[in-house]
Amino acid sequence: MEAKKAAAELAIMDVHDGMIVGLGTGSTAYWAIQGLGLRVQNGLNIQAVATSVASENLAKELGIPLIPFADITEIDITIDGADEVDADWHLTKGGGGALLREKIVAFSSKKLIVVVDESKVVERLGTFPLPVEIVQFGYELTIRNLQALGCEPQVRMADNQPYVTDNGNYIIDCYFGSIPNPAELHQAMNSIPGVVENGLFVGMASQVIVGYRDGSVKRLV
Ligand code: ABF
Repeated sequence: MEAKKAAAELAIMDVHDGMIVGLGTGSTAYWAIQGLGLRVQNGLNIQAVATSVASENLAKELGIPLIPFADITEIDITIDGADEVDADWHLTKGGGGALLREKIVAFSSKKLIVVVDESKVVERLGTFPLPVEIVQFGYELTIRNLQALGCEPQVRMADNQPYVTDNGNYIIDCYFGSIPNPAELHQAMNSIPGVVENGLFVGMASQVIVGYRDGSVKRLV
């Protein structure tokens, strides 16, 4: 927890008065939201958009003002976690089930700061199963098309039934083992009818901050 908290606390130092901030999802983004809440209580003047119902509720609890998407054209900075970060700063995200909202917000952000602990930094993506959000209609066919890309697909379950995202879709966790070309796989996956979005964030990270078990924290360059 300390490593994640340290990474999050360094990231929020880039948030300044007047900014529109994207709030990520997951246990590392949780610390960023907590830290921003404290700064808002001490006078920081920001407005935020959340990438999940959970993060939205936490922001409300902490008094972080939320702004409707209708009132903004872009976001100054988004701080979010990841499940894997490779040497090119491509990400695997979606372990928390929020990948679609996270990618929508990240895509419209001037800066995406990724906050992780050292366990997330990998040579190559793919050890962590790639989450893919798909519509419920004909999901069995979509799963077979995902499998044809070379993975072992598993429907994410919750309480003995398929997990349903904040957007009413299913998540398929695709076990590739290794993803040598994230950009190519991203394109192939999103070409399958029924796939809404996948957890590969290719070339989207502006900055990666890593917290280490020894308490140190580092901005990767
Ligand atoms: C979220 O953060 C997800 O995209 C990702 O799965 C998760 C990482 O989990 P944690 O920060 O809890 O380690 O953004």
